[in-house]
Amino acid sequence: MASSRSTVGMVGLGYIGLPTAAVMASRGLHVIGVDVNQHAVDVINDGRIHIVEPDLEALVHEVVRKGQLRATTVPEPADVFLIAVPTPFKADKVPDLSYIEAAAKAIALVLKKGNLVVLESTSPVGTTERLVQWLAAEREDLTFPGLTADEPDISVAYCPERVLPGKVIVELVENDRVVGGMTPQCADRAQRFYKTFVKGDCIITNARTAELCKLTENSFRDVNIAFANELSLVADELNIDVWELVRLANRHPRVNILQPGPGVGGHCIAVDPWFIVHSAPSSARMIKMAREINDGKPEHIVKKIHAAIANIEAPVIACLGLAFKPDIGDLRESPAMEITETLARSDRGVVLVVEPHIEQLPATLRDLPRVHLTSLSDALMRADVVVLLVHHQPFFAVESTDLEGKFVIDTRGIWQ
Ligand code: SAJ
Repeated sequence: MASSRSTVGMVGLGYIGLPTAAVMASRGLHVIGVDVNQHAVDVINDGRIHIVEPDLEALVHEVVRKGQLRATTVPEPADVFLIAVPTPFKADKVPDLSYIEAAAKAIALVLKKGNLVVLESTSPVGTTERLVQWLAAEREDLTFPGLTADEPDISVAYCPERVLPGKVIVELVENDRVVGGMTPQCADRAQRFYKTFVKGDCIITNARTAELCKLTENSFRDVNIAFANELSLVADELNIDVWELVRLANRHPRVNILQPGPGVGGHCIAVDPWFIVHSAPSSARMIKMAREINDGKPEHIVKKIHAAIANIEAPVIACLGLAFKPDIGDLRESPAMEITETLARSDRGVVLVVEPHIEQLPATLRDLPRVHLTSLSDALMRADVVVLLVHHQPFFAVESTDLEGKFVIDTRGIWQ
């Protein structure tokens, strides 16, 4: 049974693993963070962070100072192991499980009877079963659930993270968790462990259902955003204001349309639905189409911008926002980045970027000529075309007089 004296090996110290490690450590658990990235390990041991997440640095600083969290590149013996490593996809949207396999092989060496291993990485259905096989292949001296009729030496479960970037520290504690065991006993054990630091309900199921549950949550959001984005295409074609349309339709008591935008970014919603499509290609038709609609949105915006500058000799285009969503500096899989980069590469005029959350342009933009990071006021003064890509707080303060005489493309509908 997990107690505040338990030692947890947190494998993967990225966007999920590091906040989880810090929150567990702040609740009294002893946490050994493991990551293959020596730089990340050094930064964390210095009480700092290598990722962007509000309130995380202060928490990491405190738990490292108190000795509750320490990072290393090599796994050490522990009572519980959590795995939160990336699960990207390869070419043709095939899930890449190599990071989970490598993590399994690394912790297998230090596993001992009575350990609990929980996979948190977003994963295709059946991955927890594969995790058991990878562990068992390394440790013939131990028994594993699903492979033995008796009480296994090791418990294995799947418990997906569900936290919203930007609100991770709060959501890690407050959100309900779905805990899928390889067996009911494994689920029980994992549930007791999560209860030591989660305030939300920890609901038990089997591993396969928990795996699909995580994918379902993000696919639900993707499909709903795709509906909004498809409406924006229809509205553009019919010369109707999509924002007014959505506002009016949402006055119906049972209609709740999400917001159209320049596309769907981040490391989760734009990726996870493909895991369902890969597992059940002939059934997951709407999920696949939603991905295609959302992935097609940046190109649609670029076409609109090109149409706007068609008759301007040396156009100056202001791109407001680069992040994948408002009020954070996370540029991962950002449609705003894709649009800005395409514009910059098309070599049609000067591109002024306004992104209050970064200090310098990312490498992909930095080396392109005629792309500059600048202030909001400078961009508004110089631009012929203003493209609002991310609804960061400071952009709400832009007055209609600031936009007078300019061509405005507001992809988030904040300047209505
Ligand atoms: N977006 C729209 N219109 C909307 C809402 C969002 O275009 O109405 C866009 C955003 O601009 C952004 C993208 O969708 O580009 C995703 O943003 P998000 O805030 O919806 O979600 P993420 O990717 O930050 O976090 C999601 C969350 N999942 C759900 O809300 C179902 C989070 O709870 C998950 O833990 C996270 O994915 C994850 O790690 O899987």
